[in-house]
Amino acid sequence: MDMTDLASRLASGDRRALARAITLVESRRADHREAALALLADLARSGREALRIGLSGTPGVGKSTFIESFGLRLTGQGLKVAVLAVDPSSARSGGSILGDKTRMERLSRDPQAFIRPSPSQTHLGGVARRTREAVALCEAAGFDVILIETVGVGQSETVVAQLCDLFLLLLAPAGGDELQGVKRGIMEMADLILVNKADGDLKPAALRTVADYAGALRLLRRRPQDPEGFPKAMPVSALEEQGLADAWAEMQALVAWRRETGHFDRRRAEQARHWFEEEVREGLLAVLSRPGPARDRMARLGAAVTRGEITPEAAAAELLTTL
Ligand SMILES: Nc1nc2c(ncn2[C@@H]2O[C@H](COP(=O)(O)OP(=O)(O)OP(=O)(O)O)[C@@H](O)[C@H]2O)c(=O)[nH]1
Ligand SMILES: [Mg+2]
Repeated sequence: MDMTDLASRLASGDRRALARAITLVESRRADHREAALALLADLARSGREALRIGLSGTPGVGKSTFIESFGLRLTGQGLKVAVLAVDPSSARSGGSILGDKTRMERLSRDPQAFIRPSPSQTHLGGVARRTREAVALCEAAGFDVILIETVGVGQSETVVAQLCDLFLLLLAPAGGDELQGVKRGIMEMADLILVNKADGDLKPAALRTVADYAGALRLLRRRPQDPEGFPKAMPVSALEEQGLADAWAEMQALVAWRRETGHFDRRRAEQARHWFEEEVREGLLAVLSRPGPARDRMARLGAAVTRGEITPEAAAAELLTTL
């Protein structure tokens, strides 16, 4: 594979080159990894920046439908839109974004859009790294907006929040007056709560749910990265394409404020540090688990601990000083 050629085709916005580059960063082969790191370092100089939007919501809430209508609205304005997913495959009951391409039929045919299915990795750390690198590749390819989708289960929201500039939480209209068991931690990450399916018979329930969440959001501690009035809850209908323009306007207002006040860049800088530390942690674990001197030493020290020749603490300290 000619890396210089791949890099220049990618930089010119070639979607096939982008897809190949993502396949390269997903590969676990050592030589591919080396090429991927060189490619990423090369493309980092492009200085291009997309707006990264995270989107989370439980199965069936309407994420795919939302991405399709919202994405088409953005491409209609001349913006280039990339869609990525963060999903530990175990969290999926079959439908990956790939199967979703049929649900996002119009968007996947749009030359201004790029949709990439989630890789089949069970390890969230691996998916996170691949998505982070895919984001960088999409930026270098000149995409304006990157939508990063995740199913609202477990830790994947935290991963997405560390990858995006804005985090959207998609909810369904609730039946009663109770909040739908949305964990406080997830609510605290949200910049906008969008109550979807605010159409037809569901509209009154959707509006009540918006009011409930607006109230709940007011009770949260004010975050320094928010202007007055944020985070916000609002109704949308992905199906009938209602409220999407308002939601986009709110996103743009929030981003403009964060750029002016320096919060935008600060968040990215903090995210970069977070990912550096994660990489180091993962790298250390990898050193201990793959065949080599560190794993041998761990085995020898483990045996000595078993025989009672050394305390667990002393053995661990000894091992760590050699790493
Ligand atoms: N009434 C109404 N139905 C909607 C709306 N958005 C999505 N739906 C319906 O809800 C169902 C699920 O929508 P999807 O977009 O597939 O939901 P999802 O969140 O992507 O689901 P998973 O991919 O399984 O996590 C489909 O039958 C949609 O037609 C909406 O705005 N209004
Ligand atoms: Mg979906």
